[in-house]
Amino acid sequence: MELTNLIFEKAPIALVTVNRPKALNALNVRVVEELAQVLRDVRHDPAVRAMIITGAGDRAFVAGADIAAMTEMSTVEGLEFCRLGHRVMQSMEELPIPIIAAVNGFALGGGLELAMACDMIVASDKARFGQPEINLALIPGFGGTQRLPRRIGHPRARQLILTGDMIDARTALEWGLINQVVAPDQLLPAARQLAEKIASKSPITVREAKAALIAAATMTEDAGLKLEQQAFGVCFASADRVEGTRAFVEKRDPKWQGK
Ligand code: DAK
Repeated sequence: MELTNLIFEKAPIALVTVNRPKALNALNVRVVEELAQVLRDVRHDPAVRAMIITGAGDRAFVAGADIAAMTEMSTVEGLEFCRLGHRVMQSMEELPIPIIAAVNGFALGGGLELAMACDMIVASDKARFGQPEINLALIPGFGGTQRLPRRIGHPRARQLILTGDMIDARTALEWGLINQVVAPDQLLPAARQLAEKIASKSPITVREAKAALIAAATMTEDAGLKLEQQAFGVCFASADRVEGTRAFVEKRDPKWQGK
């Protein structure tokens, strides 16, 4: 499928830009399908070590699902869209490489859900966050009712989802929703710096750490602790673990093989 709504720059630090600035980068079926395609592509390419997602223009990351497109949808089409969205958010969460959301403006509704499916969120000081679906007689449909309370706790998640109010980047940082706030011109450099730092680690270890961290958000503590033991075992059995520990003892930089 030709990408018409996303700009995809494939590189060791891949960059995906949602490119519908006139509609504040709102997510329609096509955008979500294109995202699914990009994820399939990077998943099987060991040269890609991290990914950054951002929005085109200076107003929005993603202002939600495309409301105009939704008015045309039948119930069945709406449900299909919801399922497609859930599949894509889950594949982002399960992607073996880290994804950083670089939030350059509004991250609302499906836009905040997209950002929350990433591993970390870096925001410009102009960014605004919210789940305003309630104003449309909807509730979050791409995982927001589950991911938001896990990230910021129940009282604040209820406040955002039940009032539809937006919060600014400083409040989002204070609430633990995002990792960093920077000036708009520093957004992509800051996201890239974070991505490069993670990409400099052993890819096998990054993959296992990410899997264990996802378990912390999705499983019971007991199941998560078991998964951590398996993930630790995979790391310990790797050639990179031998190299990492040897390099430390020999006082040199490690050379990762990803094995
Ligand atoms: N969809 C489509 N177009 C949008 C849009 C959106 N979400 N948000 C903005 N736009 C368009 C506007 O219609 C306008 O288009 P033109 O009139 O210029 O053609 C253009 O972007 C600029 O927007 P504004 O003129 O409104 O700009 P302002 O600065 O005045 O306001 C705003 C910016 C972000 C505060 C405002 O645009 C706004 O409130 N936008 C809607 C935000 C929102 O409610 N987002 C949540 C969408 S609901 C589902 C699964 C998931 C979901 C739903 C269903 N399935 C089960 C089917 C998720 C739902 C959502 O995300």
